[in-house]
Amino acid sequence: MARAWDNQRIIGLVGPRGSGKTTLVQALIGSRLATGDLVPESLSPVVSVVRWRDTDVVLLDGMEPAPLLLAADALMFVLSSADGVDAETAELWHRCIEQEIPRIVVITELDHPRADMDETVAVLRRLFSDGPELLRLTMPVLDDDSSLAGFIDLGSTEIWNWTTQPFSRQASDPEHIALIAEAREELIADLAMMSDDNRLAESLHLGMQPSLALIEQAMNDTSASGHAQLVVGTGLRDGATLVGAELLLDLLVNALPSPADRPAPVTVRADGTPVLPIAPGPGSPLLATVVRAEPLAPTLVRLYAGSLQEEMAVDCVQTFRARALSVVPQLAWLETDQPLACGQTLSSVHEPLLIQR
Ligand SMILES: Nc1nc2c(ncn2[C@@H]2O[C@H](COP(=O)(O)OP(=O)(O)O)[C@@H](O)[C@H]2O)c(=O)[nH]1
Ligand SMILES: [Mg+2]
Repeated sequence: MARAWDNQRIIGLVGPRGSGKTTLVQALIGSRLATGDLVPESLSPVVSVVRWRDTDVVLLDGMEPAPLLLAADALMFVLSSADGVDAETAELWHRCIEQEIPRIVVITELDHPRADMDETVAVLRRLFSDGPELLRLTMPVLDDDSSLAGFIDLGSTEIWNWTTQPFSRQASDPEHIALIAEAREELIADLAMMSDDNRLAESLHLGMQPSLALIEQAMNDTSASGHAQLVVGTGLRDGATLVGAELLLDLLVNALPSPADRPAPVTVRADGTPVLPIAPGPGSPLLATVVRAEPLAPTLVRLYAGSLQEEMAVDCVQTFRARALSVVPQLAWLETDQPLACGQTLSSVHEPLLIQR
């Protein structure tokens, strides 16, 4: 049975070479919930899937920005605390601002002795925004020997601890609460400013402490709509455990949009006449685009609506036959009887459509 269209996240990883993207993907697909809810599946070096809290999280690594933006509903900017941000990454960020593409920021290598998350967040704020859009959510916790032990979630004030196997969560003690008080106040104030929901701003205005449910709701909505971006940290422990992985997976599921939230691209018919907006989901006519095409290799396609068929139309003009291996309902590898090219539109032969770019 096909899973519902909101039980997936399709996320593209971007960032400078060596920032830790592939390491992060490997750690995320190896993550284990205490309940054992896990179906890791590595279908190719480009596409990986992990099932997390009943959601299939697809991670796209190593794709060029243009096809990645067609394929993914949200981007994960992976930036090392030890290196700077390159021009290409900064340019992509600014393009995402214009298009309000939902993003999350992961700061890696916080295990480094000289790593300073406060400083990295400050640098990113100068580079990436002129407002309160970057919402810093976590603060590193170190062991007695200064190795990275976990993170405090500034929203919930919970400590996520990777010194245990599996990772564990515990309440902060008063000493930790005092340590994070200022950063937490800043997070909530920025969130109140960015959120469409006035309740958070109202409770601050009245001098009341907003409930955790209200904070989390505002955070998830503001992030998933692309209005603000959560910033979290990761790092290695004993060279192997990725501290922060499971916390990040929770955010990918809770605070980034699903394919059902993405409006299908504007399309026309073969004769150029416009088509009414197509609702995302399996009940609509097929609308898909080629996001990766290489000679002698399967072709990766992204569906915005409908489902794949054995015979399909490409760019309204030709038909072709395909065998599909679906990753999730919205993303599939095709073996085709003729070569396809990146950016082409796939649709039903009965209702040929062309995406307008
Ligand atoms: N110490 C440390 N090393 C890391 C971390 N993340 C990645 N690395 C190392 O950095 C190098 C580049 O990482 P990689 O994931 O291949 O970067 P990519 O080019 O962004 O895919 C590898 O040697 C990783 O082991 C981290 O959080 N801490
Ligand atoms: Mg890589």
